[in-house]
Amino acid sequence: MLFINRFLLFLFFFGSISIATANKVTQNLFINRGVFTTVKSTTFPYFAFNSTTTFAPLNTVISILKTDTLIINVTNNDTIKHGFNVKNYAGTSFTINPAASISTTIIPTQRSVFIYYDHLNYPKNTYMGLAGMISVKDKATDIVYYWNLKDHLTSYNQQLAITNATVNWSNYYPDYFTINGKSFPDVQLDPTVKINNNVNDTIYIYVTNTGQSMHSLHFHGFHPKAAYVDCQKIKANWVKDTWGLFSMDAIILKMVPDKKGKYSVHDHNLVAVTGGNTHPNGMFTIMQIN
Ligand SMILES: [Cu+2]
Repeated sequence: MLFINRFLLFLFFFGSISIATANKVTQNLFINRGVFTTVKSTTFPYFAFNSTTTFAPLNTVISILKTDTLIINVTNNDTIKHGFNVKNYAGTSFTINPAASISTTIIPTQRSVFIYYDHLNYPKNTYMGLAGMISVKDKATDIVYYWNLKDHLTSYNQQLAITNATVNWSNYYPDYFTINGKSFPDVQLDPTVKINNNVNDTIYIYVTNTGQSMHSLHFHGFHPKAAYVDCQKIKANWVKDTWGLFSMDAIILKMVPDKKGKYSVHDHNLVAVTGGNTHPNGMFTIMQIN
């Protein structure tokens, strides 16, 4: 009898380990230098974390499940030293020399959103584009959107592209505003930005503010709920129609639409709904609820 109990105990402790093995997901990132082209065809120097050595103005959105183990490999494809850091995740801060690589592991525990960024010369490298999002979903079938908010001042990008250059951040008045590297109307063509769902769908919007300005998102028609927060002021479970996000805030908004129609979401600071002084070429998207 004693033997059987011990055998069952053995099974309980050791038999379950193999069942709980997490799924490993590998994401390669390359720090690329390139040129950003705005909604009005203005261009300026820019950096991004891309999944290949080809520059694109959108930082790779890393998407995993809460049961996954994420391995991120970062290669510095630029000619100067860069950094890599995952905000609020211990042990993920690195300096990367040109042509060198680092590897780090993230093991999530719940639905969540993290900002990964280049923390060197902060906020310079983050501002120049090097900040993206790690989204952690509950299940593969979740309806999820990704909004990485940024602001840009053309003249600052031109200046800061020069190694060791500095700018006066108290004179920062951005002239372009983007969601996932795009402004209105281009955002409407991005299926990870434009919400297109049905009444009673449960929609999760993963939002990171990796710009240097505060962005206050106003939802018309619905009041989302804060399902996860890493914010200076916002608390979990708040239900609101306007969400004031400080620089480097991250949040997951949960929204269940109760009626059909087209509804806008925009920055309540109306300067951010412009691009190069033209309205509405900024942080503005129109949701479609069927
Ligand atoms: Cu509004």
